[in-house]
Amino acid sequence: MGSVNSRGHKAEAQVVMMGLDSAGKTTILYKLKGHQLVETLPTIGFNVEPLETPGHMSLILWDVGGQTQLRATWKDYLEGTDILVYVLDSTDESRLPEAVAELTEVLEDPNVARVPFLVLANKQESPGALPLLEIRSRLGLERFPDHCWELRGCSALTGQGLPEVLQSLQSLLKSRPSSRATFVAW
Ligand SMILES: Nc1nc2c(ncn2[C@@H]2O[C@H](COP(=O)(O)OP(=O)(O)OP(=O)(O)O)[C@@H](O)[C@H]2O)c(=O)[nH]1
Ligand SMILES: [Mg+2]
Repeated sequence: MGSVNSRGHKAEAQVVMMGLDSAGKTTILYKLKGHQLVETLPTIGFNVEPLETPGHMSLILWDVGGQTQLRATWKDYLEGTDILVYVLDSTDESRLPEAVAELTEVLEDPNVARVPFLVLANKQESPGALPLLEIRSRLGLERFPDHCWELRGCSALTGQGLPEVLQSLQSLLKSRPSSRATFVAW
């Protein structure tokens, strides 16, 4: 941290948020910023906002569009990343294997070797949401022992779980690059 990275920003920790289209990334970003719930459009490119954790750590949060044709650009956002946030739509069971495959590909990029990551199982307020335990077993995150990681449930619609997201970002930032896993029940 401290130097300017390839995106021309720095000083603050760089947090990159990815996930399939419609997972709720942009809604999470705006909710974390305290904005009124807005109707989002699919993100073409990225949104970027500064944020602060409860412990006064400054972050820059990049929200990268997740449509299929945009995913080839994801690797361009990984250099200089301090934490990866990967958002899942908990109601989209049919695309969970695709989401897991895309996450696996991201984690294979050398730019995120040993970078901590936070998986957010979003839309947990929805009656059709897969329970967090089920999502955990399908993700198989134990395959990534070189990363510190956390899995959290949240709802960008209600805001439930979002304050804890900031706490998780803070603790992951402080984490050392050694194996550690945390599972936080919904
Ligand atoms: N029920 C429910 N709907 C949500 C939640 N979060 C987001 N949505 C809805 O999901 C849809 C997609 O949300 P976006 O935030 O645009 O999704 P995105 O991940 O940014 O999508 P891309 O920009 O295409 O990658 C919108 O209709 C949101 O209102 C949630 O927690 N619960
Ligand atoms: Mg978006």
